[in-house]
Amino acid sequence: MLAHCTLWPEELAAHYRAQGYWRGETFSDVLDERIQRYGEKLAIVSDTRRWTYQDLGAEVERLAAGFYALGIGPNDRVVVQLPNCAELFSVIFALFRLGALPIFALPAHRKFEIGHFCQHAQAIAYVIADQHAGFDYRNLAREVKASAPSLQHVLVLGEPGEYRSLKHLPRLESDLPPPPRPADVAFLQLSGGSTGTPKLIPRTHDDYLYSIRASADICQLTSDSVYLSVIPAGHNFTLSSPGSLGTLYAGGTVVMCAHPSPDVALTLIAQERVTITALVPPLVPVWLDAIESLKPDLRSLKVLQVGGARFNSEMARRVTQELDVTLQQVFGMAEGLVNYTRLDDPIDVILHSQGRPISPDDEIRIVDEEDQPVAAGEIGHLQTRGPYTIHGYYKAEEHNARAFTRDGFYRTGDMVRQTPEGNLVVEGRAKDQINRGGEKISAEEVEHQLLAHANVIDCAIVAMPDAYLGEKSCAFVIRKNDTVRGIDLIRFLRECGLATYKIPDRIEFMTQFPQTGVGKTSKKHLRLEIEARLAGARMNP
Ligand code: AMP
Ligand code: DBH
Repeated sequence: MLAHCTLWPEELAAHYRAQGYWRGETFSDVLDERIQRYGEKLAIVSDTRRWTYQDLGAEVERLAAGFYALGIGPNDRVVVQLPNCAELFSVIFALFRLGALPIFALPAHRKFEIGHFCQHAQAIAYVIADQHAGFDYRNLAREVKASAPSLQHVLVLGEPGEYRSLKHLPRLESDLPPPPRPADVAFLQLSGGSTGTPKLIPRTHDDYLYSIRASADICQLTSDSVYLSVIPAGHNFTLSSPGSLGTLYAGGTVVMCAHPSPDVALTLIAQERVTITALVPPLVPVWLDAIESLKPDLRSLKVLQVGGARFNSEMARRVTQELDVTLQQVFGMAEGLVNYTRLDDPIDVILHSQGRPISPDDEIRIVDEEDQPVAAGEIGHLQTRGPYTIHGYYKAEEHNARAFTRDGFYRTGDMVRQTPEGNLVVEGRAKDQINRGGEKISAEEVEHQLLAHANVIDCAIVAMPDAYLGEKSCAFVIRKNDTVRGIDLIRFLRECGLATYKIPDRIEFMTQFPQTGVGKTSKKHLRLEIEARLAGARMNP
């Protein structure tokens, strides 16, 4: 069993097993069974591949043997940073078979994030594509290797340069190791986070397979379903809600969209007869406009999921009026809890709520600042515990003591209220995070980097309203002297190797920060300040 992980207390685990949520299956068991049952059926379509379940199985076998021959085995951590492509699945299922743990990096991550994952998890391998969307990941690997002594292998999809190609792995002379157990951690998922360093989320075969199976049921997936993966495939939403893994669970077909532009995605929907796909809110108006002008054939599309960030009801209404699909709102988190509006919910529920939990055993508490339940229907902090919500981040004891209650509820940091029918409405956020159209930014993480600049005395990063993304990030900075400009700070952050989406969209200088009653920087006032400055700029352009 992987060290440094707090999993479920035995009593709860026994309950989840008794209820049939945890079925004692691993990802490898599921894949083997699906190959038996659906061998010749199309499993994954990407730019360059059309793999049947059998093809996928053969690739998984080849990679598992090759990885093991290289020395990658049970409990080894492997950072996987691939664009949306078929090979993402052969790589992760091969690692699952070995009991090695993928860490799902996003394609946007750079030296800062990848270096941190490698160091924190002592990763021994890093899997990349040669290049994608104009970026060469082999250059990134070079930088990361310099700061991550644990890293022994860089494995490349495409032209490997000085590294090893995924195509040419050594031959295995021995047997594979025994497969992992269902209660073992299967991989480390990423949290958007609200702390100085990104946190890793240990998910087990048992718990994740339950969330996938139940999600596939809620979304009525069958072996005829065709899922289009538009947003990055390693993100928890696209991976598991029900996402690509839910689709493979149901014996359906996953179509990988390598570039999220609507014309590519809409063409794929028509060509592959896609039945369900998932978007973050900012993509919705872009798609609606593209649909109006391109008039693609969308007759196959039955369900459009939207989640990851606040989705406004007016845009939701536009979807239901302009498209012949069922809209589904999804409010989830990589730590576990996922809420869905159900496909047969009344339209008001679909337009105005973020749905309800997957499981009858998802426990929800809505509490005030003192952890006391608020009155029914009032807004409060959402805490949750359940059969697929973690009890602790990986190697983060100190943070865990704050992020979880003593009885094991996860403090989500979301402010919600519950309607009389039990649906949740996300009203805001207490955590120090910016949700930039579904991409989460921990303010503290970026502030740490900015504070390292010699000319920065203090800084505070807050969300500012944005018509397209919902929120963008604004850094307020107190500088030593005015020789440093906003552009210099942006350049500095880029050089730190932060993912681009974390670079502040705007830098504002101040000579002192507004304070709370206890003398801390008041981010509430800074948010009002940037709103006022933006409004002023609009009035006096
Ligand atoms: P993470 O913990 O990084 O996986 O991010 C999950 C967070 O994204 C949640 O705790 C919410 O703050 C936010 N989120 C996800 N889905 C929605 C949604 N439908 N509406 C509002 N916020 C959402
Ligand atoms: O934002 C998320 O993290 C998210 C959104 C929808 C998620 O993890 C999920 C569904 O599973």
